[in-house]
Amino acid sequence: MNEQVAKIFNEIAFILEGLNVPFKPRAYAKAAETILALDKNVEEIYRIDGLAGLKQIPNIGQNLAEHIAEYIKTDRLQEYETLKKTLPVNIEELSAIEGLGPKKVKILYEKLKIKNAADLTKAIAAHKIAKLEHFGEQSEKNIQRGLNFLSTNTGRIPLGYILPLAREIEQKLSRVSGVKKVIIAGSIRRWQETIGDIDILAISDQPKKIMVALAALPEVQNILSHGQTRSSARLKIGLDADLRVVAPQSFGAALQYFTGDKNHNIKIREIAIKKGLKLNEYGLWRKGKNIACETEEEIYAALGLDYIEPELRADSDEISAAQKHQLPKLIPYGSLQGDLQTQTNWSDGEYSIEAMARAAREAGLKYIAITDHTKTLGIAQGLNEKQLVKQGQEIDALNAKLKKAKINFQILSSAEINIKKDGTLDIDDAALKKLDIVSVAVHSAFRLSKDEQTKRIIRAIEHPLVNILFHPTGRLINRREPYELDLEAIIKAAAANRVALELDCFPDRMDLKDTYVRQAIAQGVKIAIDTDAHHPEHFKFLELGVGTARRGWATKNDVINTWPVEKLLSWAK
Ligand code: DGT
Ligand code: CA
Ligand code: CA
Ligand code: ZN
Repeated sequence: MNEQVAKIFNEIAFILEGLNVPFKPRAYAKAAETILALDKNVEEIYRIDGLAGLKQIPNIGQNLAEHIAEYIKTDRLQEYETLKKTLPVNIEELSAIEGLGPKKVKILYEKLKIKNAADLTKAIAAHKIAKLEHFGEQSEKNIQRGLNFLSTNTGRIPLGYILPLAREIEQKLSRVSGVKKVIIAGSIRRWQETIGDIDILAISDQPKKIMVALAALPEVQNILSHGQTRSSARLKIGLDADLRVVAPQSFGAALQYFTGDKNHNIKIREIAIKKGLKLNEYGLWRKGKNIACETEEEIYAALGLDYIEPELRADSDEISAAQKHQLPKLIPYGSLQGDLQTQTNWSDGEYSIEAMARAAREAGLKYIAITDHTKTLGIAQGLNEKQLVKQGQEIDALNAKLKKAKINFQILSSAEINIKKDGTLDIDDAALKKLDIVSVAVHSAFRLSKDEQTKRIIRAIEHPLVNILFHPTGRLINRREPYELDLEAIIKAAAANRVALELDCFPDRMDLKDTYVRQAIAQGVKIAIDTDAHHPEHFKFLELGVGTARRGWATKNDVINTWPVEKLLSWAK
């Protein structure tokens, strides 16, 4: 009920602002904010304490309290219905478009009868917006850009682009006085590939202080709502952050709750109920007494479950596996020894082999494979057989230098070899034999039929010299769909030919994704976790690959670049 009331109040505020009514829009918007942040349902408040109860809510006076009561009793609000007749458009959709405020939405409706994003798209195609007063060419372009973003973007952001910011906020808030602990929960803690918002959980006995600190962060644009122990902020990058403050004795239960995912939580609660217990965000209760609540481990143990790592909490079969003590020992963070896909200034990277190797070493790795693109690729000047030989000589020289300096680091010669449309490779066998590792990838003919695409890739997998298939599905999050592919057939072929599948962990690739990783390792296929680094900074993405591999139930031995270089090279031969 609170969400519905808030939405209506926000729309009233929007329409009134378009009508140039003073003060009132702000009052409605503030009331909407307050209601969204309430810990209690307005319906319940009204049922128990009537109008007087509603008037107790901050920012709600007589008039607004009556409005809420009217909506609760009749399921509609007369003032809203009347106002809506003056602007019968999809406010939620139009106001989400960057550059469109109440006044512009009103003009667009009155002059061009634009009611939604689809109408707007048509009007732009006919070049009608630019000619309107108060709009112009530039404004039309801006609206077009806002629309494009809306249609290609799911509103979810790849984890890798948000993680540094989330950690920064976590750091800053943990330094606020009175704060004992701050931890990021939600989809970020589960290492989901894309995230909807940042969920922050804090222990403090002075909730107000940390909420004030959140509002004052330079990353924060404005506060959307706040209550006694929770607040919600819009960040400048266009994402929301939810903050919840709890007491220490509820921390485990709160962390378990806010880590999710939602369906996992629902199942866990059902298990508690079957045992005559009650689990909520404040604790695990037996007859009103909190029996396990300070750590998540205690809660899972009290429910007869092995501890379930956040990455596994997805309501697949992790709970039954935890009951039967059959959860895998997941690959630990920091256990990768090498990166098997990196690009240099020999093709589309900007840095030398030496610079990339140094950065990899600083990131804690023991080896990298240099995988510049090969010749048929139009976009980057790909290497041919002769250039690969030349590059191999540079790699040999650098390795000799490392050895002389007694540095335990090795550069492997490799390449990102194009799979041609017919499934053959664009580098000849004699040159392939000279490489330490042979990796192949699709970079053309994305639109083949499912059958043709699958056959083409399997042909490459069956090539006797191939070791790894890079970014197997080709998808780019929010930008490009995966190509049509029978992934099960690809996994079978990889298993039969002992070819590893890559988990390319560049943030908008994450390819293979978690569920496919699980399918692959179930068939005995090995995984290579690579950053696809084009820049020294990119090695930091390795942890994203580990997170996704853990979501795919991978153990250390499922991942070939956890191995020492000798073991890797003998596997490749
Ligand atoms: P996101 O933000 O879409 O990437 O995904 P989450 O999982 O972070 O979802 P969010 O931010 O809506 O909620 C954070 C956590 O709060 C969620 O993982 C589990 C918990 N939660 C939210 N709604 C419910 C609910 O209706 N029931 C239960 N049991 N838990 C919920
Ligand atoms: Ca979230
Ligand atoms: Ca949230
Ligand atoms: Zn590539």
